[in-house]
Amino acid sequence: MPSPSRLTLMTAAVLSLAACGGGGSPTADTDRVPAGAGEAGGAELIVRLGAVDVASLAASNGLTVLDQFGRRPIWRLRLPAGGDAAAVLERLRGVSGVLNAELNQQSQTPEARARNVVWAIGGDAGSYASQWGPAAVRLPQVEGVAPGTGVRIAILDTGVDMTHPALAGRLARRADGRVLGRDFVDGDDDPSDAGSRADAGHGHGTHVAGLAALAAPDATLMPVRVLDSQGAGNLWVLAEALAWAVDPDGDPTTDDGAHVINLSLGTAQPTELLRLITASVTCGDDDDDDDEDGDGEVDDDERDAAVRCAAGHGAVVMAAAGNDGSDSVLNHPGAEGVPGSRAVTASNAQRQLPGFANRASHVKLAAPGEQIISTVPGGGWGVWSGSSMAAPWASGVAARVLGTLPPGGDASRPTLRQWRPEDVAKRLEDRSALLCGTSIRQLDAAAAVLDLPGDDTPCP
Ligand SMILES: [Ca+2]
Ligand SMILES: [Ca+2]
Ligand SMILES: [Ca+2]
Ligand SMILES: [Ca+2]
Repeated sequence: MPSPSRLTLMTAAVLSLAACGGGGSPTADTDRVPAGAGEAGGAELIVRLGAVDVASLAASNGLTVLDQFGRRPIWRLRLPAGGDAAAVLERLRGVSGVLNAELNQQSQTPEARARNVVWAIGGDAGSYASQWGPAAVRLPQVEGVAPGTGVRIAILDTGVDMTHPALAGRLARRADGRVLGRDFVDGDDDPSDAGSRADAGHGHGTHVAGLAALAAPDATLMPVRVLDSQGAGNLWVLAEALAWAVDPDGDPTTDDGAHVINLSLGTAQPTELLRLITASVTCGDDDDDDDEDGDGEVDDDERDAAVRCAAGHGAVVMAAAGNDGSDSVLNHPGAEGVPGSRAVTASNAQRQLPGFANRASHVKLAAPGEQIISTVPGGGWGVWSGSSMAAPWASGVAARVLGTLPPGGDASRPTLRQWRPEDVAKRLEDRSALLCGTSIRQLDAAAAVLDLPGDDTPCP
């Protein structure tokens, strides 16, 4: 068995994860097999292939082909029940033409961790608006300035309660009026947050969505469900959802995707698939050969990504840094260093890092993440802590920066798509304020939106 891997919600509660799926007989319909925990058969693997045929590779290794990643040479395969994933991965990595082989990391129900603050029902619309977070990131100073008009923020999470009074009017819509969202767990167009109660799995996405909505009052939200009501998900669906979010209609020339993607989740182990797709959605492949994965071939999806990126349809990715209280734990893809993405850790009302906040060297940016009030399913309010609550402030402020003209921008053209994702991310990092007792900097909406130095008031 490989070492346990994790796909986690970046809240106070952290998922414990199983590397292998359960037993049972495989389903016959290989085109529509959903990726995820609880699936029949053994562990799932993800391979990226060069000059080798997936069918013969699968046959010679006793694997079932489940799915292809769009039109990329990336495949999801399943071991037989009881198969030894580590041994098969090692063997596959030795096969000529197998460019990468990794586990489709699986997740399970989160368990609260003792060190962290747990979640509580409470609050109301007034305390949501007046809580400490907005003042801490200087949102009142830019009230009415660049409120995020026309910006779409995708929330990849447990879904969103789309009937919540604070969110119902804030959803991105398709031309026919339907919500622009997607449920990658159930494979449908209804990404409702299935929870009616609030715990580590239920209501997480609704809480996160409420914070992005608060930080960018004119931006609209794209709810994308990648974790089930138990908070379980896997890399494959997350990668599929990322790719969908920047081009929902599958036409790279139309501008229908997210400008900002919020990832209040992550994995403890690096994965090639997440790194590749994060670089693709942020349009990070700028060496002009359109070959995103560097295998020397330009596949159809890479060609589409080049068209999309040439049109400026990339997204900034704001990802939670994690809650291990660690200066060494990495959470991916936030830790990958993809230029158009950032890892965001939690700060507290004392302008410090709370004990649970991760602070590895790649983490440069913090935002309010302790005792944060936001929306929960059923029209209510709840208080939660974690870097999951920090990331959406950064997503919201990124949306607001996108409403301003970039340096050297052309005032005669629409502003939104003149920004490159990496320049938005850099703006948030450069125009920020020092936290106390650390070199990590706090998100600063006024500095970022107005392009001014951060509020470096001395620490008490
Ligand atoms: Ca659904
Ligand atoms: Ca499109
Ligand atoms: Ca390239
Ligand atoms: Ca390629």
